[in-house]
Amino acid sequence: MSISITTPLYYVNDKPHLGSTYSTIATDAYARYLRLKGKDIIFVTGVDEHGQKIQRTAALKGISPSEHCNDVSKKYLELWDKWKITNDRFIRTTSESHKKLVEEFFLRVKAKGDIKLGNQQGWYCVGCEEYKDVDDTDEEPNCPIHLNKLEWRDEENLFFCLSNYQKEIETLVRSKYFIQPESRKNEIVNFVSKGLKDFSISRVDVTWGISVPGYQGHTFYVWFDALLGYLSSLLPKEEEVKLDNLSKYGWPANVHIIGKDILRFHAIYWPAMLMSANLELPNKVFGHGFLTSEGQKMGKSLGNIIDPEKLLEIYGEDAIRWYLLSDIKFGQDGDFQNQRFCDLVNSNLANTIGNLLNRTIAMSRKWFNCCVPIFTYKEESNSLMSKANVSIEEVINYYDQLSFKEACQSILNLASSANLYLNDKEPWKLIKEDSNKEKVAYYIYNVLESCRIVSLLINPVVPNLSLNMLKQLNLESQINDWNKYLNWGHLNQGAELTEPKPVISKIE
Ligand code: ME8
Repeated sequence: MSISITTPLYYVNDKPHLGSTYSTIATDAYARYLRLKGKDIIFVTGVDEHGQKIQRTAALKGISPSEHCNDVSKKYLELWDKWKITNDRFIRTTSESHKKLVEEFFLRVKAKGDIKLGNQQGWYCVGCEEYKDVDDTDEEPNCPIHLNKLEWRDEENLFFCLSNYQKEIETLVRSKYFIQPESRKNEIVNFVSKGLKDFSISRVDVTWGISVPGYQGHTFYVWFDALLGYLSSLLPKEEEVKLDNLSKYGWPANVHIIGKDILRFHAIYWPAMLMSANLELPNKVFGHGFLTSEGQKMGKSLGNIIDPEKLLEIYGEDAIRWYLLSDIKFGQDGDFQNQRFCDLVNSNLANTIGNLLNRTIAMSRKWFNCCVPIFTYKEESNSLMSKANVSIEEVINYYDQLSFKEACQSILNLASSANLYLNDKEPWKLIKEDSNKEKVAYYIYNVLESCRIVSLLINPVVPNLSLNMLKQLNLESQINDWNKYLNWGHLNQGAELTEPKPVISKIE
């Protein structure tokens, strides 16, 4: 049975930025890991194309919303392709099949008695597409996220009766694993314990949206529509919408990976909508932190938005993937610093890992006839083998918890141990005595074998580097049977080693 994992469905108000790239890279690393483990997964990403924000952006450009959506959605597809993102689905919320599912879902929730007509008054942020709780005394409140002026709204809307699910949602958000990381749970638990209010799910002044069946002039609120993209992405296009059949297609999601800004929608509104429709809930919601650039919030007006496409062109995807996943604890906020980025890529990937592999291959080729050494010598305890075994266990455990930084650290520790081992054994001195050749063969084998394990473990985070390393060892095919080869001793003695080339470029 397949399981799905998802990124947010990004607004197409603009092309992808470093923030959306960050969530997508992280989800991609997790997807790659699950596939290596042999899981049958469906990796979903896509775009959220309706709503007032998109309607206004298109109007400002003087083009139709659908033209605008086509342009920006294409950019997303192109960029994810360049980053070698391995998504299985790309959902556009303007697709016909999605529209049918939204209508079907609404009718189900309505039949359950969870929809009512009412009046919505409040301060609205178009950037967030959300009503904001503001201080009553503030006559011209601003959005705390976008810093723009909020707009006053007073209109007839349809409401989803979220308050009917107070008890169930309270139990859910308090449960052990639903909200990850644990540190984000409190904020949601506090919000829920204040009492859930029904939320409006339709708009009367937004034409760029899916029409609500039976309510002329109403279009669905963009969030009600967008969250359902997680379901419509899974249904085969040619099939009629069958909400009861979803488990056949990968629902419930194993995890929704999102930023902390949209945790409330995913941890409260979304599960309540699913409960109302009598559908299964996602297993967990992971709210990661926000990136800043050199200590400042990224924003157009600040002129410090990092263009991921440019980064990719200059540095290649592995360097940026490594930096974002190994240096920022997944779940906490992080800062993009150019100097630190260059330093880490050079020291971790080029030196500690790449250089270790290449200099050991060079020694092996020189002293052992261009091959992996053959030996019968053994020492009682093999410290590198023990370190590799610990690392394998740790890294799997960390990947399972989406603790990418800790996984990378453990891999790096193994590579550093192998460097220390070489420096400690000094094979270049030992080899001068013929009688030491067996010993040297054993040491070199241990280091090469550690490199092989590093190359398998690191694959979800830096797939190119991993494959380059395996190619250098003539073991590329091992990636197709990761579980089998992920233990000590699968480097064949006597196997040929080709001349080493750099496995990752250094950043000048
Ligand atoms: O909210 N740092 O779309 P969106 C890290 N359409 N991640 C960031 C970030 C930053 N500075 N800025 C954005 C929406 N993100 C809705 C989602 S889902 C059914 C609908 C990432 O384009 C982060 O994942 O505004 C955040 O949650 C998401 O982009 C918001 O994307």
